[in-house]
Amino acid sequence: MNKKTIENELQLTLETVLEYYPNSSTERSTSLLGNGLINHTYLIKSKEKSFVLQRINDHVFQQPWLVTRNADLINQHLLLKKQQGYYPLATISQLTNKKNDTLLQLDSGYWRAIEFIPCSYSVEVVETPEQAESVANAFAEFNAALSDFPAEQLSEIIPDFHHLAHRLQQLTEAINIDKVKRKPHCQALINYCFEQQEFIKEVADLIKVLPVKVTHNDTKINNLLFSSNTHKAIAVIDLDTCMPGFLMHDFGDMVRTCCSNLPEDGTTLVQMTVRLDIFNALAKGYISTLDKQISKIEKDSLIVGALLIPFMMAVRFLTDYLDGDNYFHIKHQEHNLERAKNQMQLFELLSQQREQLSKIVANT
Ligand code: GN1
Ligand code: MG
Repeated sequence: MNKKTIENELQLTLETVLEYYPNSSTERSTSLLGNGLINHTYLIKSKEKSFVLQRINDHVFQQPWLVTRNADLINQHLLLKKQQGYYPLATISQLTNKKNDTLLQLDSGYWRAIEFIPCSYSVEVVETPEQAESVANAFAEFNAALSDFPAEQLSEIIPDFHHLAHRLQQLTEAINIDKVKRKPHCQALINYCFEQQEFIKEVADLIKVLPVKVTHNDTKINNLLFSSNTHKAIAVIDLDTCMPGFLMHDFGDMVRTCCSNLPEDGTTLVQMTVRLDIFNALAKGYISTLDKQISKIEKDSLIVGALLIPFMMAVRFLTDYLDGDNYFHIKHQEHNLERAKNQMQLFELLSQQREQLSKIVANT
């Protein structure tokens, strides 16, 4: 199929989906939105109402109705906190369709619509420490507002999502099956992963004693909206993986996506550096906002989270590479391997600077 035919087909699919949403005039434009690696996201613009339309990836989210249900529950909670004056950010609701539901199942897949926040933008690479501090403030506000959320109401959308031993088990299986015969291309990286036994053990011991919280689990920089006027973070988006977890996971994903000077698929690895001023700002923004809601053991765990999330992402990208790219969207054949190498390099750099980074956290 050529590009034009694909575009026409997509347009027709979107038209069918839009019939289920009220007030979406025929004079509208549709465009791709964001850089998510899982779902397909579109911006639907019309004079009366603009909104975000998303096709939920049901290979990754095998029970999409739980994804929209979780998001509704979290939004209700955040809205209540906001009304009580305890949540300063905007909440972004899912829209109800003509079937009176927030999830729509059609032959073309599972769809949902989400409010669009005007005068906002998202960021792929943090530019200043002020911006990083605002990122950390926002995700900490989110964590704080959910601290009294009844976690048992949430479905565990992807079980063991951030469980390192489980991710290493998946890697081992992918290596053993070697479905697309790529093992020889990445043997050195595979070896490096399994050489990190000391760190793997440290994580396994730590998770036995850390308190479980409701966390976002995808706190990468592009899951925030910034105000076009104040340039501060104004809303947390993408609640897909909001589940019970540890604060160190949410801090770690911020470090992963803010502190590297390269994007997660950048290939000029010799140029990669950890930006200490950005790390400093993240630690300050996160710990000061959580204040009494972060315990000593959780504060001490942040440095482990900062190493853990890049390491785990390297493992996940490598697993998908060996598995023939079934999970993350890719733009070319080697994309997942490039991402895996990038994330492992970040883990390596963070490990080398661990002492210095720990001191920053301890002194915050
Ligand atoms: C995926 O699609 P997106 O960008 O929201 C992934 C995250 C990864 C991220 C890496 C459900 O998130 O865990 O950190 O890619 N989401 C899922 O960029 O696996
Ligand atoms: Mg996501």
